[in-house]
Amino acid sequence: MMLKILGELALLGAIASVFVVAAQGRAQERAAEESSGREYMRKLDEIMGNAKNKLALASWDYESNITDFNEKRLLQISLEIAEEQKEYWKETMTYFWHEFEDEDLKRMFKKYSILGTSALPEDLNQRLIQAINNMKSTYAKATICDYKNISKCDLTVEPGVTDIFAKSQDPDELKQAWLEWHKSAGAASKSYFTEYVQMYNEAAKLNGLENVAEWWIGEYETEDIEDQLADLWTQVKPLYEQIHAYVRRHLRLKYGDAVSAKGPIPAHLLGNIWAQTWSNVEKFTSPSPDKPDVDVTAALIDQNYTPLKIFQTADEFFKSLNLTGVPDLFWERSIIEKPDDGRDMVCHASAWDFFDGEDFRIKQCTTITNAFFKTTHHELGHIQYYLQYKDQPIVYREGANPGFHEAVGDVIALSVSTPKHLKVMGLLEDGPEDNESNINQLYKMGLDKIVFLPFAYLLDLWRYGVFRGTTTPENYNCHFWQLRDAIQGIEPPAPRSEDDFDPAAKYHVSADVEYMRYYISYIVQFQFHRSLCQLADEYQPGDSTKQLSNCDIYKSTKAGNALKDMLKVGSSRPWPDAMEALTGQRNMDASGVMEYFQPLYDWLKTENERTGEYIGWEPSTVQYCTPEQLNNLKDSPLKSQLNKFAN
Ligand code: X8Z
Ligand code: ZN
Repeated sequence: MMLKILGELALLGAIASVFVVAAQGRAQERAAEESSGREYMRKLDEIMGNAKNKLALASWDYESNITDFNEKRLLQISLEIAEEQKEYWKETMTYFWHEFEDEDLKRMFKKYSILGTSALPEDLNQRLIQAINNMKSTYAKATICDYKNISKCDLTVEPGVTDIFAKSQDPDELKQAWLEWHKSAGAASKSYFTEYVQMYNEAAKLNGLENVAEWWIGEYETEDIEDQLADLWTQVKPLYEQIHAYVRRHLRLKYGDAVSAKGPIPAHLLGNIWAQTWSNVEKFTSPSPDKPDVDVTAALIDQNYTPLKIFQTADEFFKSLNLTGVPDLFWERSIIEKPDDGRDMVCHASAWDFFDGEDFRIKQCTTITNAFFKTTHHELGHIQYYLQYKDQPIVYREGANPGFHEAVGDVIALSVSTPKHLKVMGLLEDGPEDNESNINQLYKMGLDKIVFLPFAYLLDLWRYGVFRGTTTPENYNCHFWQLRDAIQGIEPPAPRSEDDFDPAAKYHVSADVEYMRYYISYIVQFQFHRSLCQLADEYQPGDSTKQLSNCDIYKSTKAGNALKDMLKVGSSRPWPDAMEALTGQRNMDASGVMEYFQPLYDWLKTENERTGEYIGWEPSTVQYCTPEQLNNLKDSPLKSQLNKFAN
């Protein structure tokens, strides 16, 4: 018996050692596969860097000079690269990267396992690229006529249309410009957009996703991001409603009954063709108009600022924080003014990484205005990110999430725009820093930052609906205006129909740029600003000499180094890690915005109560959906979404 037991034990031991040997063998195999995966990844990343470089060069050539030749070349290069990516993707997928132990290597494989639009068969990919290029060039070439000189019909969006909205206070002129622009840049693109949605969704499916909305949302690596975005809006909405009510009252005082007391605000009266920021109405809506006006545009012009001087000034601010100045090549290759040779180009400001660690450029049709002063900081923020993560693998040369990329330059601009810093720069005369001036300043910021939030949010809520198929081409414009009415409290200046296609009159819709990034940026930049100000010892809650809204981190290397640490990691870590390193928080959170604007919020509540303003708005009476569309809306998912936001 004993022998038998011993025998069985021996057998078990033998079996166990076979397992151990087998397990050891597998572990060795795995380690070998992982190490060959590492080597493969090194090569793949280098090859993808070259491909991205080639693509960026061809895109730059096209966007800075829209010609048939450049378009064909871009198409050809895009298709070639897509084929190359497809081939490598097949090889990438032969690795069992899910089982790798090295988390970082796994992350790189994971990122490369999403093939993107290159997953499309060549003919469909070609249709997608052409649809996008058609929208881009339609937008870039769109023009309207001068109101007073109707034979002059060459006004493009920058500077022409932008200027009219910045300066004109003639409601008829504004209405005409609004209608013309939406016809020229919007309606003309509807068929391209429909094609784009079809092809793009096809690509999403080939990537194992239901549609492009899931793809865009996935970029944020956050399970419940849509709920979080909605919560953020709930937190900020009361402040927005106060600004909305206050501005509506002043617009009524100026334009009369064209603006209703309880309704949405007509979109053409807010100083911006998209009504996305309202800074241009500040000059006649200021809380304390008798206080000295902070007119940075006038000061820049008076002091002979040129586009180059604006760029140098902004670059200097980054350097003062111990961040990196832009390299010589940047100055050589950037386009910072609209060339005066009659060419068609994409003027919308952009910052470019050519993925070779040397070539970084901005393309911007700068004019001497406060808006461009801020945009220049915004774009240089992108360049700063590129510079900081240039030594990361190619696959990590992105923002921690797209919203982070948009926030960097804006964070800097929050300091630059303070009265404190404008005085340092001689752009603002020394004046009292009393409560009224403080409210004026916060109001000005609110017209830029708070007002933007619902616009940015709804633009992509609309696109999510489109990609998910709940908003079909027959309902594109109706659903768009439903959202603008409900969330932004804006109405079109005249009835709209499905012959119009107003979303495409916004650059990012026509250029296929996801927009939720800006919504996120406008929230997180206040979290970043608060932390940087604390590091710079420039913000002390409760201390009126150290308010968040007058905090200038200029020359604080402590703040700069903390920002640098966050930028350096690119997308190598999930964004909450990056955020935590700078702010100690792992969540997006509206408390930064609300803290910044608290004095304005309190003031507006009192003021609106004093004047008996209606807070919120009733639905617009302008017709933008047919009765049939409205009837169909009852059972649509959009309706429940709208109900959530109803007042
Ligand atoms: O598009 C931009 C930048 C380029 S990333 C100029 N922005 C958004 C817009 O213009 O609509 C910056 C703020 C919002
Ligand atoms: Zn940007």
